[in-house]
Amino acid sequence: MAKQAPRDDIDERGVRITRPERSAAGLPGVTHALRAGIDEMGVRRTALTLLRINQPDGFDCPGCAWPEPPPGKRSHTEFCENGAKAVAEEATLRRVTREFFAEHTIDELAERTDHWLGQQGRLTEPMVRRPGADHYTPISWDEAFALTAEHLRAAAPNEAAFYTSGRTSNEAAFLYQLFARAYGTNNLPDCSNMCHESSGVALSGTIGVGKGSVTLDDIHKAALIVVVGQNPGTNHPRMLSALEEAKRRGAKILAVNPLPEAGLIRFRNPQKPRGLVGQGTPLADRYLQIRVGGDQALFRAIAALLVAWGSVDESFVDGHTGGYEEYRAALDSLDWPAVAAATGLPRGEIEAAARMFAASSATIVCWAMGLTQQRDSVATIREIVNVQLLRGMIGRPGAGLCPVRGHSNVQGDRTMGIWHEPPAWLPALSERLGVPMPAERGYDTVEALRAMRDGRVRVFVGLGGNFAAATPDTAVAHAALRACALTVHVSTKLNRSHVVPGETALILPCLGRTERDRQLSGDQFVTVEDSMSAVHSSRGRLAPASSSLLSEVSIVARLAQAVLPESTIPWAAYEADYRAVRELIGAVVPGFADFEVRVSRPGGFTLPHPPRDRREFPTPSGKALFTSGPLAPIQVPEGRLLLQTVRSHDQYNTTIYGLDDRYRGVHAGRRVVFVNPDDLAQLGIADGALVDLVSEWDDKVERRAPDFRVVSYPSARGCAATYFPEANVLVPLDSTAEGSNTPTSKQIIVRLEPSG
Ligand SMILES: Nc1nc2c(c(=O)[nH]1)N[C@H]1C(S)=C(S)[C@@H](COP(=O)(O)OP(=O)(O)OC[C@H]3O[C@@H](n4cnc5c(=O)[nH]c(N)nc54)[C@H](O)[C@@H]3O)O[C@H]1N2
Ligand SMILES: Nc1nc2c(c(=O)[nH]1)N[C@H]1C(S)=C(S)[C@@H](COP(=O)(O)OP(=O)(O)OC[C@H]3O[C@@H](n4cnc5c(=O)[nH]c(N)nc54)[C@H](O)[C@@H]3O)O[C@H]1N2
Ligand SMILES: [Mo]
Repeated sequence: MAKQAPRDDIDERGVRITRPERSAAGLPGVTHALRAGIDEMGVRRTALTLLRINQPDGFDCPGCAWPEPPPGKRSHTEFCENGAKAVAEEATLRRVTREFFAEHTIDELAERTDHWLGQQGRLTEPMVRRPGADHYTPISWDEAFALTAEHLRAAAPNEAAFYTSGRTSNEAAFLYQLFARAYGTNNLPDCSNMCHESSGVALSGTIGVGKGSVTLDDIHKAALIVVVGQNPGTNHPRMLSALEEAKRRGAKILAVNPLPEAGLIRFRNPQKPRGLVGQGTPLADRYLQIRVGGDQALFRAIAALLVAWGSVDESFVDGHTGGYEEYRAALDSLDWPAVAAATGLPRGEIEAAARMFAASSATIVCWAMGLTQQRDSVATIREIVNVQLLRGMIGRPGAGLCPVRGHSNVQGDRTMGIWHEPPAWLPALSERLGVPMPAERGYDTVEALRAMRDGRVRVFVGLGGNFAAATPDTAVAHAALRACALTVHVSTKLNRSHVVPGETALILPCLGRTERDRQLSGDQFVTVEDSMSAVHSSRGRLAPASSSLLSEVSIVARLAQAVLPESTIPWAAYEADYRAVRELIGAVVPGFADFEVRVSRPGGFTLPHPPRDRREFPTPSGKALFTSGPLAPIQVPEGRLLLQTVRSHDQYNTTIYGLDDRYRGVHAGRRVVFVNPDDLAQLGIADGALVDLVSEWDDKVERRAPDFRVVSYPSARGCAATYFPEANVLVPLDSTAEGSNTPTSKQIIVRLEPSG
């Protein structure tokens, strides 16, 4: 592979390193939020948009899926620094026009960084790249739909893939899956495949529902909150307010993370006067700096101790669970030296953590990407389920399982049928509309990439997201997109996926969350589902970034009409009035009866969750299941490190807001790799040295990320960290989690070579 980093990403010379911070948010958070807003939107627009975030009559923050408190209890500023950045990124006053595309060839744009591409502003009109052309040129909407229809009709249904990113509303997502399935395929890969798929697989196989079992109220009432593999200070900042509230009521917090993340150590609440000054609240009562991939062993060890101490909720185990005997046998044969090797933690620390579980009357375990993107992710999350079952911590106030979702509607999209498997309600939908629907499983993200690479998928359609940059094995991902006859991206902002075009490529610009959506029947709202199964409306108020934009619902409905001209599905009626879409959803998706009425109430409604609501487990046996896979953590060869890829404080996935990672002390650069000082000494590499990261995988293909500056950092021994998407070149396509097929972007074996 060419050893060349994109032009203005070679910033490691300018990068400045300072001491990592020991607390998160507070006054710097507020000023950073306002500055980000004013830079992009100006003062008036900043005030107008930021005050509407997450209000009952406003729009849902596109930042993350953390829930809002009930309407009466919301603060007037129910947003955080990073939510403000997400809004500013969308509500920016900068525009990408046809003149911009005339000025820059696609190859020239491909040389630019993700940061630069995003900085150019909002997309304003549909653009096409014709076969062989080196520029994008304008195209009318009708022509764009006709062109897509021509390609989709020429292909067999399974030769197309329909990707979705988790910002898409319920209404757009439901129509999109309906369109893909009416066209004839379940090829519906989505960002969830790279995100919480492992959680969904682990939970549905054990408690019978693939979603978390707690509400925000439970968080406030918990006696112990365990935060594993998650960096809420950056990625779910509003969660810190909930943790602070829980602490105020006496809860303890246990953090499990290879990195000492500032937001878990101490919090200064920017929404309370005393949070702006002063020291703030210490958060974690205990911090386990675990090795990457050590959590399965940790939770098995905690369970073994709880059983040895007799801290088991016998009546829950007897009444509601299955598989306990086999699981007990696995605990009895626990190999403590193997636990020490996997976790890197002394037994005393594990015992102290287990005592916190034993002492707690109501425990919640929260987790995110630190657990889901590794080979043994599903088994690890199941180990957490085991511990919660042992203590009877499901379906009890203040207790439960809490996978903290990423994209603001990623959970809702799955509820709406964005899934490579046919949802259980598909036959009902098919019958109601009198349209046949495919029953065979489709491609997930990794399978779609392989199929595109090998020419089995010829047309790629992306509803949001940035497939080229978010996916693993960048060289393969780019080749896969380029191999398509047609790529179509429905987007708000310019990104990497647009500059890695198929033979023909379309950019279809759409409205964002913050913008007014007017259709034939009048102004529309859309709905979303948060991480805790609460469904509510979202209504944008800003004037659209350009008069040529269409809503995602319009784009899907018009595309469907162009591709399926004979279709008896009333696409035009859905587009004209989103209530018609909600009526259809209410008729087929469980939990959505009376959708329109219930979602129109302030704060919306919460979907049923039998384990949470009634301790009912919709598994085949009707019981929650203990499970026990083998404990065989990945062995890292001598002289190699286990590399994880994380988000900086200045990015939203592949959208790079800026080049600082304030809490970790990184300024004006992103090509850095954090390594433990003892590992550096052992490897004979100096702090500040320039290295290439080279990943090692069975296929012996060289995957190299050049020119990273080494930062000596207190990560767990043997574990390094760097940022994605820059590091995605290192993640082998075939290295995925067992059971969920999620790329192992938190677990890459690498060696560091001096840059030449
Ligand atoms: N501002 C902002 N907000 C976001 C996003 C964003 O990019 N920017 N992205 C959104 C999305 S889509 C998602 S999915 C979420 C992601 O939210 P997070 O999961 O918080 O995101 P990451 O930055 O990937 O952080 C992973 C954390 O897991 C830790 N970790 C890594 N490996 C292990 C391990 O083996 N064991 C344990 N115990 N910990 C480990 C890392 O040190 C890090 O603290 O955030 C959402 N919110
Ligand atoms: N190495 C590594 N790779 C990872 C991860 C990791 O931790 N490490 N995390 C994974 C995770 S958790 C996720 S969720 C994926 C994210 O994968 P994606 O969801 O595909 O990527 P995003 O960066 O969130 O997508 C950003 C783009 O979405 C478009 N967009 C923004 N708002 C809207 C909108 O309202 N409508 C439409 N149509 N488009 C919009 C913009 O054009 C923007 O450029 O990445 C995954 N990749
Ligand atoms: Mo995610």
